[in-house]
Parts: sequence; structure tokens; C-alpha cells
Amino acid sequence: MQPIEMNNSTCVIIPAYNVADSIGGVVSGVRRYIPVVFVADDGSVDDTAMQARAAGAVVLRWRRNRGKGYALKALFACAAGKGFRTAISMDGDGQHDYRDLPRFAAAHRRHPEAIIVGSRMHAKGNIPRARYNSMHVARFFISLAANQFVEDTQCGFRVYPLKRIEGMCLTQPGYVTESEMLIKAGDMGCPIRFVRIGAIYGRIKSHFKPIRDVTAITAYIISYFVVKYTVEGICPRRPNTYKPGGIRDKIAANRMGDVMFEMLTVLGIIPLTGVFLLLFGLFSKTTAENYASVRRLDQGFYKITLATHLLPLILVIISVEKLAGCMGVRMRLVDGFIQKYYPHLW
Ligand SMILES: Nc1nc2c(ncn2[C@@H]2O[C@H](COP(=O)(O)OP(=O)(O)OP(=O)(O)O)[C@@H](O)[C@H]2O)c(=O)[nH]1
Ligand SMILES: [Mg+2]
Repeated sequence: MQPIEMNNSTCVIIPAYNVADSIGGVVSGVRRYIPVVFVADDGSVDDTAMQARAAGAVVLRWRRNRGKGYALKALFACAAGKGFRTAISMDGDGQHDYRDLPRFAAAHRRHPEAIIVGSRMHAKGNIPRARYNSMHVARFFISLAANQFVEDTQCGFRVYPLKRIEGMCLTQPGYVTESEMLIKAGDMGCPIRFVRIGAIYGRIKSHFKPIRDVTAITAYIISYFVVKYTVEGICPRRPNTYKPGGIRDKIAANRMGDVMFEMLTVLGIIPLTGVFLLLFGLFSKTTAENYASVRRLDQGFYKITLATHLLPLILVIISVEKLAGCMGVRMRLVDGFIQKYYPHLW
């Protein structure tokens, strides 16, 4: 096994929570390619930290569990503090195969300025149906916010040029952080590329709670769009709207304020869409080429509005499917629905 030619400026970072069974194998596998591995374990009640250390990782540990996003932020700060310029993030539960590392390294050499994300979307058959569908819908909205198509927005196997991370203010907790990073990086003009990897599910235990985490990601994205589309509406030719420390970050600095803002934007989405429609239709006469990110898409404004307003209908369809399932009727309505209304726009 050859160490990857990524010079000494690359390390691997792994958030790990109660993954004592898998973390040793992940760390020792990774170290066959990249010698420096940082693991962040916050509050695991098993031997995660001990196993990671025994396999040769440097372990950051704190007692209270603070979520994947917090662990990632600590890992980025640690990697940058030790002088690394690139960090490759992986999961510690064995869902990412360290033998894919050379392909990530090759993609990084081809696109040194880009964030490279693993993509499992081609392996639909290996992903639990509900998870795949949520990934499909997330991809539609996150790609829009990031101003480019991102094939799999929920994969944690990624290459980050650390200067991209240092240039943004990360405010969201838990599983929202990784979506926030793609949105902000893309909305600052950072290219995002992908490498196809396998989807490993099966018996692996997940801490991702579909209702809690999908709701949190959706609320954040909607609130982000409200700011983005206000800026795009009043500024000409301005597809990249994110500025570190700007209004969205200021609101998010206070957790309570952030939650309130998200609730208000979600509840107010119908009148807000009307405002954007006015800006799109009327303001465009005075502000040349406003909504630059939307205008480059075929029927972009119409499709985005439709997709946003149909979100509650997905929950209704899922409930109907569940009800039918209880009566012994197997329905697959939601798959076709999201394929139709959350299409690839690029
Ligand atoms: N340090 C830390 N790591 C976490 C925490 N939550 C999850 N992780 C780690 O993050 C990685 C991904 O977590 P999962 O719960 O499997 O989430 P996921 O892979 O996005 O979701 P699935 O696709 O359903 O498996 C694993 O290595 C977890 O151990 C946390 O609170 N703290
Ligand atoms: Mg997982």
C-alpha cells in the first residue's frame, strides 16, 4: 500500500460517537494512506476514544455530547492549528471505505480549490428508501443555494481545502453543519465536485434522526433562501450572496434568535414567495439581471416555487403510504413525486 501523494499538508478528520466497534479499523485503514488522523469523540459511552488512540489517531475528547457539527468544527480548528492545508473528513462508523482515499486525492489534485464530496446517489438500491428520498430533496435545495449541482449533499466523506472553511462563519449545529458548509462555500463561489463511492448501509447504526434532522436542515435552508433571494432580488448580477459575518450569520449568532428566524421564514413562506415574485417581475426592470442564479435555470423561478410549496405534500403522501401499508397495500407514490417535482435543474 502506497501513502497517497498529497504531501504532508493533508490529514484525515473523523467525528466519532459510540463507534468503538468500527473506529479502530477505520483509523488503521486510513493510516495506510495518510498518516495523521484526528478523531473527535464527545461523550461516547463506549471505548471509541481508546480504540481510536490504539489505532494511532490523535483524539480530541470532551465529556458532553455536542453533535457532529461541533465535532467537525473542533477538528477543522485543530487541523488548521497544526498547519495542515487540507482535511479529509470521514465517518467513523465504517460507512466510508478508506480504499477510496486515492480517488479523493486524485480529484483534489485535479481541483485543488474545490470541496470534493463523495456521492452515493448512483447506488440507490443500497440506500434505505426514506433516506434516499430525503437526500434527493436536500440535493435540489442545497444545489440551488450553492449555485451549482451537488450530486450528494449528505455524504460526510469530503475533501476540504481548509482556507475555504476558515473563510466562512459556521453557525449551525448537529447534522445541519455539513449542509451549511456546502451552501456557504458554493454561495461564495467555491466549486464543489464529487467522487462516486459505494453506499454502505446494512447493519450500521445511525444517529441521524429523520424527523428531527431533516426538519432542522429544511428550516435552515428555507431561512437561508429568504436572505439569499432578498439580496439577489435587489442586487444586479449577484449569484454569490454569502459574506462571512453578514446578516444571516448575525441572526444565527444567537441560537434562540436563529430558531425564531427559521420559524418565521418557514411560516411566512407563502407571502415571502409573493415578495420574491414581485422583485423578480417588477424590480428586474430597474435592476438588470437580478436573480442571476435563478435566471440561468430553465423555468427556475417557477420550479423552485412549486418545489418549495409542495414540501408539506410529501409528508401527506408518506402518511398515506404508511396508512396503506398498515392495511396491507404497498404503495410507492413518493418516489415518483419527488423525481418529478425536485428535478435536476442544471
Ligand atoms: N463526535 C461526534 N460524532 C458524531 C456525532 N453524531 C454522529 N457522529 C459521527 O458522525 C458520523 C456519521 O454519523 P451517522 O449518525 O452515521 O450519520 P450519517 O452517516 O450522516 O447518517 P446515515 O446515512 O443514516 O448513517 C459517524 O462517524 C458518527 O459516529 C456526535 O454527536 N459527535
Ligand atoms: Mg452513518
